[in-house]
Amino acid sequence: MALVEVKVPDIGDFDEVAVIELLVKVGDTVKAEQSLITVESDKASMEIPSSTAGVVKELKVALGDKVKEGSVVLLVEAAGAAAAPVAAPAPAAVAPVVSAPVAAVASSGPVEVHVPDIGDFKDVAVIEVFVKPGDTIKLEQSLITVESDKASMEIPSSHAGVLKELKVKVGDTVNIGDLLAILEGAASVAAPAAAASVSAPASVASAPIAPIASTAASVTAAATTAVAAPAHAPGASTVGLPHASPSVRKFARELGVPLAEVKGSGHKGRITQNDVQDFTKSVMSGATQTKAQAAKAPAAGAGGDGAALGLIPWPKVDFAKFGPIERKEMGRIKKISGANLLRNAIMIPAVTNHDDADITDLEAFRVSTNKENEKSGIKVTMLAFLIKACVASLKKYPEFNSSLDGDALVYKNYWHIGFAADTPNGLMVPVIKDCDKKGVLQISQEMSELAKKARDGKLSPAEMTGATFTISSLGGIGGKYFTPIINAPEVAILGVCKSTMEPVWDGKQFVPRLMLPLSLTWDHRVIDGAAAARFNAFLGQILSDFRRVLL
Ligand code: CAO
Repeated sequence: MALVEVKVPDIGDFDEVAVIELLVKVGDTVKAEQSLITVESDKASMEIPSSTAGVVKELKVALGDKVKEGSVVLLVEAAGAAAAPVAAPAPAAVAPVVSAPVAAVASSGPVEVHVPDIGDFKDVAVIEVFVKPGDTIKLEQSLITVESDKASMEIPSSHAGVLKELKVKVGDTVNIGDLLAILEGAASVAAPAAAASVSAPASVASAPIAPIASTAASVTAAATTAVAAPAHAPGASTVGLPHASPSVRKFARELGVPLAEVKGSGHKGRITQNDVQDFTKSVMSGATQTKAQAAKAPAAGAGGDGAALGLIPWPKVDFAKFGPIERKEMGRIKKISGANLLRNAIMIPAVTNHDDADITDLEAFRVSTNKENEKSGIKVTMLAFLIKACVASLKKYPEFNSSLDGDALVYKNYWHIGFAADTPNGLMVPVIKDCDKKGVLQISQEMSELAKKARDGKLSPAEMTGATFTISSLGGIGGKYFTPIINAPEVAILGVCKSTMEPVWDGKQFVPRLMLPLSLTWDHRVIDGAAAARFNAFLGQILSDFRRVLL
């Protein structure tokens, strides 16, 4: 297969823009038009798209490198037999310069500031507004940031003066020529517009702004593409504003993350996708509060109000309007477990596999064991056997006994099993330590002691921590299947419901078998569906013939 050089397309007449983010790595399969790197000038950051689809063989740029049109970004082994030409000429994808009228007259009356030439992009969204009425605006000071699919750019003021009226807000879409603001006491600077040099401060009046990288696979150098960019005004209002690429801004918006509160770990404090993720984790774990949360803290219950996730407000209903009501504060345990469940439900991409295990023989064994042990006072329930069977399955599939730590998996060489206990105060999860070293009778005994302590509200913190896997059994109550929520930082949980006699086809006839419904919820970041199906199948084999636990 042919190796294809992917080069920086025409990004206007910018010389040397810095690479501030690498969005792919060697071995990645990239699609045509997929963003490869982010580059940044004074006023614009833009993502450079791939001109071809294929597998990344070599990266030719590193963070901090300066690139310009024609610089080789990476080598791609092109998909398909014939490698596509690297930069098939495309129609003018970068804004050709349009000679703008010259603002020849200085004025002290109201002056309108319009969106300058932003290339042939239409309807770009306003994502940030930096100024407010009453602010004294300098010439070239950034007023707003707009964002297209692949680029974000700051729109500078063509005049200095006092901001009387702002005509746009976050979320609006704008086009070239749209009215942005009205300034008073403004002094415009007469200047030739168009292809003025980057450093010419006088060129800002109606001059085109920073170039926009095309979303097309390749952009042309053939068209009239000299694009002037205003110099970054010293002391302009970008100071202290979050720096992030368009994709990171979009990601943050989707999660409702206030970028201004995120600390950037990238080049020159730039906010990366990881920073946004870490911020979200920190907020969800309660380690960090957003300003919005802090403001609302007294009112937020265990369930939160979704503000941190950018969700619409929780419905406020006056129930008393519809009938008599009674309001009771939730207990401490319910509040704590509620907050944990909410975090786990939101943060874990969880999937549940349902299966049935034939426990006919095991149930017969359990009943006879209980008869034999009647005098000992230890009653063995199916849950104790399940704990032993799960330990065997966890040993065979160790990722189910792991935890995520950043980008690493921590495999635990101990098998502490938590079990959900229904108590008058709410759900508690006592933990039976070292289940691999204990027999079913000992596990049964510890389980009943821990369950009693849980119901009496006497569990110590040590008895509720350290689990590597949890079982939630509703078998004593009923039901068929359910989707338990993973108890973070564990990566899987087994839900068990009531066993029932069912007709099972043995190859010749239907025979009555006692079937136990299993529901295994797993974290898709760590485990995939095939592994989960294997785990359940293996667990089912052990439960149907418990001798396998010895193998
Ligand atoms: N199928 C059929 N019967 C079952 C069964 C199953 N899967 N599991 C238990 N049983 C039977 C037991 O054998 C017992 O029968 P007998 O009364 O005839 O002896 C009866 O149901 C009651 O069992 P149990 O609930 O007392 O004992 P357990 O070991 O199965 O469970 C405990 C212990 C503490 C886990 C359980 O009492 C409990 O609290 N379960 C609720 C867990 C829960 O709330 N999970 C949901 C979490 S998500 O909100």
